[in-house]
Amino acid sequence: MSGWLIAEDRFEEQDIAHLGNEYLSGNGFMGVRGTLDEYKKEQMVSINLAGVYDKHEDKWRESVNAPNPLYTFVMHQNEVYSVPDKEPVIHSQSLDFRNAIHKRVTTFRAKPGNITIESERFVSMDNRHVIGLAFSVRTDFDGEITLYTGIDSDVWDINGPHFINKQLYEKDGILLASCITGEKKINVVTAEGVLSKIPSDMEVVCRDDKILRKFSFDARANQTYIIEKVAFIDWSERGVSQTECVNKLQKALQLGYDELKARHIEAWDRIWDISEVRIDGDDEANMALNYSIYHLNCIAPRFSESMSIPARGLSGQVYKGAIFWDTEMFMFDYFLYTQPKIARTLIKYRIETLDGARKKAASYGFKGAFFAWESQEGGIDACSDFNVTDVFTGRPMRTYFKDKQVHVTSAIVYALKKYIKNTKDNQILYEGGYELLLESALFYKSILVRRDESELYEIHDVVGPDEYHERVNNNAYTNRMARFVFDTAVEIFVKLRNTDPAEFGRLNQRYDLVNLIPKLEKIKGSLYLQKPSGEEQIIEQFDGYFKLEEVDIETLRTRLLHEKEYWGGALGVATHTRIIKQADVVTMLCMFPDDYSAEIMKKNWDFYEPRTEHGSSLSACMYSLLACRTGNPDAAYPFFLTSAKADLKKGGKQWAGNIYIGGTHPASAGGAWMVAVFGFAGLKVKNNGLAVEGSLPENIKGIEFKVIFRNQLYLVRVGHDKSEIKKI
Ligand code: IFM
Repeated sequence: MSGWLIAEDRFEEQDIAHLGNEYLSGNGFMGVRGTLDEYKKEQMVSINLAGVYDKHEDKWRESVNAPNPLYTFVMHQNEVYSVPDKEPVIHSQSLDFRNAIHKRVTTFRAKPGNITIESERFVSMDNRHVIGLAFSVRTDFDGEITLYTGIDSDVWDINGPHFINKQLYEKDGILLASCITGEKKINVVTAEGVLSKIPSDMEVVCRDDKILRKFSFDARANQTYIIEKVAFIDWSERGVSQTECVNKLQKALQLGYDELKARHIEAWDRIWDISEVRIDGDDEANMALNYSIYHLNCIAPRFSESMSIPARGLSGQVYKGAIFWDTEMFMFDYFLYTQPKIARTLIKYRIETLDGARKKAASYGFKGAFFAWESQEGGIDACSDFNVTDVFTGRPMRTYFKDKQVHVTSAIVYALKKYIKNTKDNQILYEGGYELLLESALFYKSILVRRDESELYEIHDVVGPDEYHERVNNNAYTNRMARFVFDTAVEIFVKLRNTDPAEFGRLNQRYDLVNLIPKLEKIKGSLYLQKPSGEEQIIEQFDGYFKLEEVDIETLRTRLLHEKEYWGGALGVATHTRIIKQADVVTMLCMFPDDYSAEIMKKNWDFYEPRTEHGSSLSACMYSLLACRTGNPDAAYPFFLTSAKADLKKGGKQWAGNIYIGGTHPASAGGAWMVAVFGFAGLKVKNNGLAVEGSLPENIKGIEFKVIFRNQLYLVRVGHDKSEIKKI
């Protein structure tokens, strides 16, 4: 791994799942896992489509994978030369993430000599429907080779099968797989065409849900035989015109592989021009951060006006392809500061799911908008009441992520507020932003409780970011974020009353703003917030947290009876202890850096860090950010690297109970960017402009990046002695 290249130099079967994530390509319309050409569903091949979901029978609703147009393998004397079935003698796989080009080279030993296959592919950033593949075969002997390439519609599904109807056929030299999903009858079409440089007749064969071209030819020793393929993928609820697909694909084929690739690279150049971060003095950090930025761009919904990003990006169906608070709290800032149009698209998605959020709130007897914990199209909450399976009994366990993680709504308001502040695009408020804000405030208002004879409002029975402790009262993070929602609603609607009485009047008719604002004013001042207490000045994570058992993580680990058992819930090992899953109070302190002194923040960091399992990839970046804010960038650094390298590191958390949760970690990627920019460089909005207050670790000499603020591009340079922000 160096510069802009990550690479493997050997084949290890146990790495297949991880490499699918690490070597992912994508353009926001689809994510293509970093699998090899000959892989099938067993090796978790996935062309994961953004925004397409399906429910099969009573299984979990999840995102849909398109038929795979990259499927290719070679044979010699009736033997298939493919990994993982055949051990290669030489193998490499690489990803040039500057240009988003994936490559592999593999040599197999056949009886008469060596067969080498080589491929290169890209998921076009220029044309969201297009994938390009160049595949070649070379032997060091004269002999017959058969090359199969085409579409595999037998796709990998976790909760499938999702296609109830498949048609595989050839039309005007193009292979097509047209499939229909079971639930909403969405038509997903994969079309594939080739520019063959192989001297052979081609035959089309259809078997095992695959439609393939078969090239049989006499290979001459040391001659390279190449085919270039272009695939076109589309979907629609109304049905995709297959003629149109064929025409568009033929146009792409006319442009040729090299031209399509050149346009793809130019599109990435434009992204890097604003997105690249330069970390001087630390190549590892520099590379890992830009690799994270690569991933964020592979999954950014740049082709849509209203769309969001799933918690595992477009790396497959893990977490049902659903959108979590991860997007607003961890990924949003990167887009806000580099591609604000995408930040807008993310907010618009939430506005469009407002109806779903209203229904969810009503279903629990609350008012306003309770956004989905695992959001799919239209705000459908894909989260099951039984999200974890008990590894001991195989029984589904009741979990409360969906019903009790009420903080999700506040994350959306937090992002909306930042979006308006940074872009001054008030128009979004008129496109549903006002309603979103109001309904969010109404939701929190409706969940407040007040004890007899108390002046204070409390929030009971919630799950905070630390999911191991369920159904707690007055979670510090949740209450503070609810307070933020009330503050924001009051600020914005008091202002609106003066700036746009007509709009205020319109909203007043529906929401009785005139009476609501004073009520919100009163509530916000009376909402109970956990405060630093005792000599140590620690903020209690929730009522009663300090009464829990004090134990260290290693001791807790020795109590595990099964490597995959769930630490939280009713019987989890962490439940009755102070061990937490992920940053909770620390996340709160990161979001509200002006609430407490650096000294108090540091005390809380010191208290909570040893008690945090970091069982979620969302945790490290928050610890890192807070360490920078308390003047401890060297303590921040390892957490930063953990975050930036979340998808580079083999292993990682793959299971929650018996549920597979592997995949890419875009929240970590976004969190790493936040640490670099808001932590190390200390970028902040101050007096209506940008300011920096560097907090660089010793090994980093300087950091340089560009940001957009209120439509103006800035170059930011931060060093140990000197910093500058200049308009460019
Ligand atoms: O949103 C997170 C949650 O905070 C911890 N579990 C995984 C989710 C998706 O990343």
